[in-house]
Amino acid sequence: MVVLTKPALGQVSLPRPQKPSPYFSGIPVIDLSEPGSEALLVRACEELGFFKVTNHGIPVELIASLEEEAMKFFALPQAEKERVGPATLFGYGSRTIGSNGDIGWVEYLLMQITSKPMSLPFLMDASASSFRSALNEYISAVRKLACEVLELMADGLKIEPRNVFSKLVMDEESDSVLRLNHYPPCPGFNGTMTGFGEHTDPQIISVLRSNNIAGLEITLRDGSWVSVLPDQASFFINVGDSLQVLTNGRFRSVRHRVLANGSKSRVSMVYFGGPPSGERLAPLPLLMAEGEQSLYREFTWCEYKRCACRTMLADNRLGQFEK
Ligand code: AKG
Repeated sequence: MVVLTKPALGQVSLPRPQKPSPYFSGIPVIDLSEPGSEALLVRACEELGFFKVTNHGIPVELIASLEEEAMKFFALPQAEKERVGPATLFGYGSRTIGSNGDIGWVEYLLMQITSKPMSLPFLMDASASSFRSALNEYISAVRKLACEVLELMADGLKIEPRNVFSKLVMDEESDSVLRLNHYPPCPGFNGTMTGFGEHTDPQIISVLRSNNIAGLEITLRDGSWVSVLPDQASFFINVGDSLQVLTNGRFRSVRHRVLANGSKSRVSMVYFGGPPSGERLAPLPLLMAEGEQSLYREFTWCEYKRCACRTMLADNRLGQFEK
């Protein structure tokens, strides 16, 4: 096991380079202002577990303001960023992802979202007030968007109440996270250096926005990798492992990864909407056809997280809960 502590971006060995994948033109685009989007959304979750939403209603200024604050933070001297604290739980991380030896060409800020305003100690500082308010505004807008999408999913699945998924993310105890990722330019490795290794997201839903720099790749049903054309005006939505379980595998938790760019910085801001810690996760009976068997044994979100933190990024974490 490789354990790396607080390395600066240039100080540890690089992850293994790999070939960038071809662009995929089949990413479903869901216009939230159009009637009928719920059926398209369900199809996208079944086929890919990934889609793009447009006309999402989140003002560009609000997005730009958090991106600008994030860039200011990542431009700070390394020692100052590290004062925020290691991201073994929440805080700043560089090159190490999790605590089991995963590394990537990335630095990030990982923040827990509670019902209260952001509270990482460095954000309490008077000098961080614009960062704090950009974060709080962004989080409430993006959480609302996640709920809207989850409610459309319930509509599309024809199940009631329509907040059957969204109530988990809206719960006061919801275990949700915001992650700001910065993939610095990686000279000599244009689009071939692993920024963030392949994985599925554990939570219910992820709402991802990046600047206009490419790098995100997803797998299709046949296991092949494809690149996603960036679109800074839209949000990308990932189905997470928890939603795959709630739908008994009907929705697909999408495997994805990021390759770093040779000459340009990529910044992504990802909201991961999770259930409360004690929430029991199992396929919703409402969604099970007569005689259909559950693919998973029931487990709590807390149990899942305990198991997940002992695994590597690329592991099939849900495998431990399959029947
Ligand atoms: C993650 O933070 O879990 C990601 O997969 C990042 C994706 C991205 O940067 O586009």
